Amino acid sequence: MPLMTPSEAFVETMVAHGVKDIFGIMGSAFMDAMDIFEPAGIRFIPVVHEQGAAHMADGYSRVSGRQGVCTGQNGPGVSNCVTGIAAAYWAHSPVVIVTPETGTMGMGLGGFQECNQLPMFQEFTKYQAHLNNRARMAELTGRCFDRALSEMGPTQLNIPRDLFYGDIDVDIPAPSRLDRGPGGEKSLAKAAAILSEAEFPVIVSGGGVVNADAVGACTALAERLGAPVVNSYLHNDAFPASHPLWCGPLGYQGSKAGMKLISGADVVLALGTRLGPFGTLPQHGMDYWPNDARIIQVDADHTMLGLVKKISVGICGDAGAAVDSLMRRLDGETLACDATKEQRTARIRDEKASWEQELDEWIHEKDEYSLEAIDKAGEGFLHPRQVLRELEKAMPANAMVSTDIGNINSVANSYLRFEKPRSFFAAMSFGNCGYAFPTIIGAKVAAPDRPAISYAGDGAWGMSMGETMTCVREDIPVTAVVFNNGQWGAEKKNQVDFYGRRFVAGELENRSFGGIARAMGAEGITVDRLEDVGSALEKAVDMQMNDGKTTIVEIMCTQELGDPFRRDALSRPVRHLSKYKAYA
Ligand SMILES: Cc1ncc(C[n+]2csc(CCOP(=O)(O)OP(=O)(O)O)c2C)c(N)n1
Ligand SMILES: [Mg+2]
Repeated sequence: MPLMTPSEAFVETMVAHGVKDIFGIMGSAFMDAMDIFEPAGIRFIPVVHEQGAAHMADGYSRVSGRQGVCTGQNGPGVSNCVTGIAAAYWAHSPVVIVTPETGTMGMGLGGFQECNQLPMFQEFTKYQAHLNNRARMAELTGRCFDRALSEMGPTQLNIPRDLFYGDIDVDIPAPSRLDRGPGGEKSLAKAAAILSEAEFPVIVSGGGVVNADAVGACTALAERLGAPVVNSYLHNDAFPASHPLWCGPLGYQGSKAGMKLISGADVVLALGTRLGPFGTLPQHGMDYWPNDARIIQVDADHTMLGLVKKISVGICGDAGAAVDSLMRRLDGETLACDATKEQRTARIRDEKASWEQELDEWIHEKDEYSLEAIDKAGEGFLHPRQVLRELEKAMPANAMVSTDIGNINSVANSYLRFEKPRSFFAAMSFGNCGYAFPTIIGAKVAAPDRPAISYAGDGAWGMSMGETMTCVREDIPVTAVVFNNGQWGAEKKNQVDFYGRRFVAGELENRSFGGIARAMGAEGITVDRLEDVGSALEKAVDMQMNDGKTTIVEIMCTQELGDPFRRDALSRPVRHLSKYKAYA
């Protein structure tokens, strides 16, 4: 076995896994390894804040399907990553976080930047390796990279800083790739039987379809059944939007056409989705989930089967392999739904046309608060829905789009359509403001030839805009759209609906985001006329792709607000103490 230092073994194992980019901020704790990144062909991308590095690794892995890597100095550099790793966990992103730790002789003595770094990631990792002996550096590094992909989630490699040094004899382990199968024979046979009896089958295409590269397989099965396909919440890229069977996303601010169609299903094939609780909440006043339908759920993780929704059969398998197996089982069979294919095609077409027309006519929100806000705003402030429609029309082919958490970003769900998987990177179930911008930067590093566009509200933008400096310093051109409505709108909406419009902490007095962008060395465009929205996006994308420039497109919006996030989780306030009586 060749003689190496642990630093060399660490770097060589990453090279064996194809690592080309690592996001982070430098620190003495891992400097011995960082010193040889460049000759190993690894680019270290310094960021502004380590949370950004974790989000970038997430975006990188979501677009490439490979491991994204981030790191930071022990203690604060590492703890700064917690939110980003939590977000990656709920996005099912194979991110490897390398956390150098206090040296073995200092642990427990309360030294500089000393802390126990495993518990803080315990909740948000699929696997944690602690290097207890320098001779195991290659083994545990390799395992973290393998497990991130096999379990589709973050893993942590925790390395006491003194263990980078020394001599070890070691072979670099080859990456291992899981060969995933379609699932069990019995469950597949039962599912095929249920499908062949279905009168009105509907397919839910989720993130597992994207991760399994199974959009083609899903399309073939949908066509065989003539079944409408809805996207699970925030997986709008799990089926091509131009396909006649595509019916749009379920969930918050999703497609009414998709919801109406699934509400009439007698069989639902839930492909690569855990049917998460937030993503199937009632919307647009519709409780659309078909409680009496038979549900077939396919998920690579058996613990997701039947976890949230009652199911008739659960298949633990790869979405693509399971669909291929179902197709073979249905081959040559006459299905109950064959006779009604034409009527169902017509119904799908009509529901979609009526939803598109409703979206075209839904220019602004019409509740009392929004009407007053529109009145107050006057000239120079745009209706978010109209802005989102214009952006949709101007969206370049092959675009990657990330979205943040906020009211306008949520409304955007109705207007984001994709032809290709690995194109949409929303902040998923962890739901942290500040997600979108660093995530799109990471995606751009993995796919520099694709246009990269992030959406964020002005509040979320404030949390993340510092990474504009990363784009400028590191030549990673992206386009950021900022919806400037002068408020933390999504939360303020709860004060409108539940707290008697007692506005506490919801207003944002902003300086010019275009001006701030220019001060950071990027381009800035401020849009206050509807007719300029599309051309501003086109210009920014042109500068991104042809001049290597990052542009912040700030769009001035009214304070009107769409439906709230969590009507389900809020109650009217009750006050018992007399001094708070007015606050009920
Ligand atoms: C890190 C974090 N802090 C707080 C929240 C709670 N929160 C959810 S949406 C929101 C308001 C977002 O405001 P903005 O980004 O301006 O978008 P808008 O709702 O105005 O469109 C807040 C504070 C959160 N989701 N994440
Ligand atoms: Mg806002």
